[in-house]
Amino acid sequence: MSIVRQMLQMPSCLSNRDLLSCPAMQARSEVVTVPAPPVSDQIAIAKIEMRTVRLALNEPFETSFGSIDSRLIFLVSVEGQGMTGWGEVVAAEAPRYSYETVGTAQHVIRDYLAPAMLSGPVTDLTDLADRFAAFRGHNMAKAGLELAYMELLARISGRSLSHLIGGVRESLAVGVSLGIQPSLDQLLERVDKYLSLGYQRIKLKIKPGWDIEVVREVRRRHRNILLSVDANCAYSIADQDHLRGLDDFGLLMIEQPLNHDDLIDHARLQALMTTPICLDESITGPARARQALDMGSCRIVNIKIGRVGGYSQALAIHDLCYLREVPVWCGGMLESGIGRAHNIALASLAGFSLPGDISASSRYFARDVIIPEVSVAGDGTVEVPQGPGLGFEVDLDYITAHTVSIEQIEDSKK
Ligand code: OSB
Ligand code: MG
Repeated sequence: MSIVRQMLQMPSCLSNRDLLSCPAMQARSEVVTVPAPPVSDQIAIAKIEMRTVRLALNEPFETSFGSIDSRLIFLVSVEGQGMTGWGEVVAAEAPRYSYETVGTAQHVIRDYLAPAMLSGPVTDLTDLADRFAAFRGHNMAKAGLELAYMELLARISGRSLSHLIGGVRESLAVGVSLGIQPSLDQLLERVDKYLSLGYQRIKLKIKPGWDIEVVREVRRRHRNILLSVDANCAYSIADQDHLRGLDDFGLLMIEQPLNHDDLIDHARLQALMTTPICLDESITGPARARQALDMGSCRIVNIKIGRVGGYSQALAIHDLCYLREVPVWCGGMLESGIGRAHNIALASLAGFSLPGDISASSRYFARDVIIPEVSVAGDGTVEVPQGPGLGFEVDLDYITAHTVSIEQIEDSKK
């Protein structure tokens, strides 16, 4: 184990992972050749800042649980050793996708997670995750702080986030998630637009009344594209015959057809369908991922770093799926560039073999909070930045101009 870690210059933050037994890590060890500077073992966090920033969406985004036309972006930054690391809490304003909201995450960070993080120097990612594990749930709040910590660690060690976590890809295949549209014509026009921009996979949001006929029409016009659908929990097992109708369209996957906490009915449905089920909302951590795979509830896993509680959990789910040869891909939460940059780092791991919901900044916002913004090349790929930390500059002037609230938390004992 120590030899592998030496070769990789693995930070001790990853020391609890079973490196030698994980093929993903062996694959990584072949490509990492440049020794990185040693990482200090202890980082005392001096200050945590929570900020909300309202960004208008270029177009409304509608799913089976509702429509939004702006995003209240929740940014967190942490300071240590004179440097700053940035993260994003991906919770929405209303508890629809998950029970967390911007408000609950502010409360949980302010009153529980930040004091735990400030209570003593952080030794590694495992140390931080262990402190957070004392509090139940609130994964998006935990993830925001883990993200900021990992960016700080990457900046201090002068490495990219991708390098820090053992990423192997220098560019990523990406797809786009298209919300429910006012009309089929508008959807078809959107599909054409994103295909012409190069996106390698189209995902259609579906709900009862906006499903079979819509998918049939898109498939009729585009016979060979990678096409998937995402129901965001809009169906029940009683709809099984209807859902089986989706098997006719050669879909890459059907994402989260049934209830968020129901692995049992998903297993029943998967046994009846040829289309692979991919779970999003249901996979709240490594244990749930293992149970879902053991039960046959899905054949593909969507990993969202916020939903699962940060890098510590996302890396564990990645490794589990890699060992079991289950494809994973990186989901999105309409993040700002800061969250998106973390998603890019995560998706550079070996197991992320399917295109992620990592679209260009311009797909969401008129202007992003990072420089340069995320862009998608004509071949539907995004470059993994190699610079230190996020690999993007945080545009503090633009963030400040759109800041709605700001709160700083320091160790009260200091
Ligand atoms: O279910 O994947 C989802 C956005 C917000 C909440 C849930 C989901 C989504 C998306 C958009 O599908 C993904 C993105 O482009 O960021
Ligand atoms: Mg989804």
